[in-house]
This record gives sequence, structure tokens and C-alpha cells, in this order.
Amino acid sequence: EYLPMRKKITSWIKIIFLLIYLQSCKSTTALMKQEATLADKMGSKQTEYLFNRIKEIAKVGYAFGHQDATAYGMGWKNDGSMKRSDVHDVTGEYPAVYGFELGHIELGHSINLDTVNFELMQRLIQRAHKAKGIITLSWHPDNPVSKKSAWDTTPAVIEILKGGSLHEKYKEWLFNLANFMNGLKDDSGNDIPVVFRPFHEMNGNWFWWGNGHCSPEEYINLWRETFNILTKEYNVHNVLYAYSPNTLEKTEDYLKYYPGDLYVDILGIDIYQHGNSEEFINALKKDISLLQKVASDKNKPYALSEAGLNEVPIANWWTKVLDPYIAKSGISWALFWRNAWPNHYFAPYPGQTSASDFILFKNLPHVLFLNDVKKIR
Ligand code: BMA
Repeated sequence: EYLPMRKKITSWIKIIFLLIYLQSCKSTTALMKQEATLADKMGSKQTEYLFNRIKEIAKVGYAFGHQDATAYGMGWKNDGSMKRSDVHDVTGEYPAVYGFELGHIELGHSINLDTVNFELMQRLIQRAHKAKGIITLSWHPDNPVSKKSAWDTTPAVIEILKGGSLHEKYKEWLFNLANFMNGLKDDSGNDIPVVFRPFHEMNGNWFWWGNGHCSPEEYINLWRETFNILTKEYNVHNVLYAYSPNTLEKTEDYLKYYPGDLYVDILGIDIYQHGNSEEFINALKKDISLLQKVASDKNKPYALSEAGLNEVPIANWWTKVLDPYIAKSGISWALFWRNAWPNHYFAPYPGQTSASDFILFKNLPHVLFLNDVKKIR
């Protein structure tokens, strides 16, 4: 094809500009990737994939989660042979997010503080992971000083920090925890990545690591030392770290115990309805808008890491009280607490007051259950 000289030159110039433009795009993506790296610099590629999926989910809606979903429910307990969940009994679908609890793993026990067997837990985690569900792990470790429960507030943090009288014992605890994490493998022997949410609700005063029982500085050291021991000494590389205060009195308090951007992957908040719906709605509005701000500053995904109304006695709670205030909020998931006993449960079971509303809730296009998150890669 014949082109006059001038035209040829302009085409070359265009090509050069195009190349420069493409090059700059490439470096912006590289930069974006760099910003979004994991707290654990040696995090496995499965962990990185989970992190990216968690961010993708928020673009579509939010994932529904239930604590101990497949371990037990109202009037049943998984003996290892069951594929059941109260949420599935009601809706025909499984949750997208699976919460499990590690309390007593530190002691080397074979069952957790809620009598869930740790081997069963590993199998339930494998199954949920295989189905493309997301796993989040909470931990209510015993008080290392008094040897009583996590709710015993005898001061203890200072003793388990480096230089403290129980530091070595705490390292043994973390060794047991690390073994559990390192034991999470799929059928091909690859890592199963999980979200770990230790030392949650620290701004409340009910746990030994909470407000009034250690200083913010001690808390931050506890988090950082825990992170360093797990990742650097015990080679745990399948974990995303979630920071998860309880609903806030003052918005400044969200970052009061924050261990730093380098130690946290996901920002969470726990918000329960204890009083009337109006109070709960106000808390959701206030806390989630704060979470949005902090998360956008820090460029991190965020979640409603625990939520619920005990016994869900309000028939339309899911679609009228909860969803309108978290829909389109940018949270990646909302996790509802366990169905433990007839007066301690947070998800419906067949025949429960809120069951039919829960089905409407499940059918909302932005509320994601297992079959929906499966498609998000
Ligand atoms: C609490 C209650 C306790 C339980 C703990 C850890 O909120 O459900 O009964 O032991 O969580 O799962």
C-alpha cells in the first residue's frame, strides 16, 4: 500500500504514542498490584487468589455467612457423616462464608470450646473450600494467666508478649494453632486459604485482650508478635488477617487498636442488634460509613465480620431491618453467629419466625450464597 511520506511519519508518531501509553498502563497495573499485596509477604498464591476474590465479591454484592453452619444446627449435630446446615434446610442453598472457631486449639484439645471436633472442622473446611466457599476463623483462647475462659479478664497480654513470663507458653499455643492452619490442604495438597480474625472486639471490655485489660500499645504488640511468629517462625502462609472491632461508641475508636496496614488484610466490624431495630439501623449506618472511609483510605476490603439478632423474633428482619442498610455498602460479606441452642441462634431453621423472609432475602440479587460466589473467580 502506498502512503505519502507525511502520512507515514504521522502513523509512526501515533504508534510511538500508543506504545508509550500501553507501557504506562502496564506500570499502573503493576503499581496497583503492589498496593494490594498481602500482609504476609510470603502468602501462598491460593491466599492471594482468595484475597482477590474477596475484593471481586464486593463488586457484585455481599456474601452470606454463618458460623458453624455445617457443624450443627437447631436440634442436630454433625457426627461427620452429615451434609446439613440450618440455612440449607430453609433455603435449599448453602452459605457462601463459613465461620469456624479455634478456641482451645491452643491447649492441644481435640474439640473446641463449643464441642466441635477439630478434625471434623478440618473436613468441613475442606468441603466448603472445594465448593468455592470462603472460610473465616475466630479464636476465643483461654486466659493464659488464670487458665479460665476468654471472658476472664485477669490481665494477661503483658505476660505473653516478648519478655513476659508466659511468652514461651504463648509460643506453644501458637505452635498448636499453626499446626491447624498448616494442616488445611485440598485434595491435591494445595493450601486452603482462610481469613483469620484473632483478638476481635478488642474495644469492648469482655475479653482478656479487650479495652481496660491491656493498653492499645500492648494490644498492637500482641497482634504483631502473633503475626510474626505465625508467618516467620511457624511458616503459616495460608492466612489473611482481619481486624475486627465491635460496634463503636466514637468513630475515632476504630483505629485505636489498629496494628498497622502491614499486619492487616481485611477490615471488619461486629455489629449485633441488642435493642430495638432503630438503634441497630443507626449503628449499621454509622459504623459502615466509617468502615467505608477507613477502607478506602487504606485500599483494603471490608466486611461485617459478625452480626445478628438473637432468635430473630422479627418476621421481616432480613429484608427490612438488615439488608437495606448493608446492600451496596461495599462489604464483601456478613457473617451471622451460630445456631447453638433454642435461646442462642442467629439464622433461621425450618418453621422459625423469620424463615420465609429469609428466603426472600436469599433471592435478592446482591445477596450471595454458595452458588453465587462460586461464579466469582
Ligand atoms: C459466643 C457464644 C459462646 C461461644 C463463643 C465462641 O458468642 O456463642 O457460646 O462459646 O461465641 O464460639
